[in-house]
Order: sequence, then structure tokens, then C-alpha cells
Amino acid sequence: MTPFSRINEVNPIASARRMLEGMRLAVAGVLALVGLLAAGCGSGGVGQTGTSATGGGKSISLAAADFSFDPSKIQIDQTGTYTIQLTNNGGTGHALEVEGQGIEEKTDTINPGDTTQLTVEITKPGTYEFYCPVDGHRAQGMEGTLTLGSGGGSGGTGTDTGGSGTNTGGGYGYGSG
Ligand SMILES: [Cu+2]
Repeated sequence: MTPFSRINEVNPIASARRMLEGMRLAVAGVLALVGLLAAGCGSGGVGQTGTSATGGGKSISLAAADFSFDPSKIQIDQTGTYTIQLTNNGGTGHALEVEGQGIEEKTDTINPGDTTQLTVEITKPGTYEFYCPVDGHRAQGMEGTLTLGSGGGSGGTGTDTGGSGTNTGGGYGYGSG
């Protein structure tokens, strides 16, 4: 037995107490942090990611040409507010009108090279028609359909994962402008 070993017998108890104190504080801190995080997620994180894989948020890109739309068929699987980004790649003025399931929205006519947006509330499953309302253009082929699949009712779950990961795609990748 050396004095050194006696000190060692005492110290572990004291330091163990100190450790317990520290752990209690640390646990309290972690709990507080988790609470903050949970509160933060609750207010902001309403799932918007279900359809983001297709276009970035709920944005749909649509190009008008003389005389067609690309794409002419749009499939979505969730209700919600969609912003259609219309680009006029044609040589004359075009516009966009969306109609069906009780909604009817249209843009102004835009010049060649211009872009505009149309925001539509898609709340019911079914088929929505879209077309160019400029004289005679629809008859020449400027029409298409937007379809909300019937399986979308429960789509609101499972959206927690994509929050930050899927935003990178963006919806604005026009090569030609
Ligand atoms: Cu047109």
C-alpha cells in the first residue's frame, strides 16, 4: 500500500459522482435538443416531396411548339397545387388552358421564346384537359391531358425521407431557353 494507491481508492468514487452529474446534464441537454428538433420539424415539414422526383417540388415543365405540347400527357400521383412552367418554343404566340374536374385556368398568350406560369389546384382524381386557347391551335394538335391517378389517396405517408434529398433536381433545366 502506497499513499498513491490510497488516493486511487478515493478518487474513483468522487469522479464517478462527477461523471453521473455530467451525464445527467448531458442527457437533459440532449432531450432538450431533441424536443427542439421535433418542434421544428412539426411546423415546417409538411410533406411536399411525393411528386418532386418528376419535376422538383410540384412544378411541371411544359413546352409549346407550333402546334403541339411537350409532353402531351402528364401523369401525377398526388393532389395539391401544381405550377406549370410554360415555355413557348414555337414561332407564334401560344397560351395554356387547363380544364376539368371543376377547374378552368388559363394563361395569357405569350410570345415566342417567352415563359409563363399557370398554377392549378388539383384536388380530385381524374383527367384534366389542357390546350392552347389561341384561335385554331387546339384543332391543330395543341392539346393534351393531365391525369391524377386514382391510387393517390394515401400518398401522403412516406414523404419524410425526401425533404432535402430530392430538391436538387430543380425544375428549371431548360437547355435551349
Ligand atoms: Cu397555340
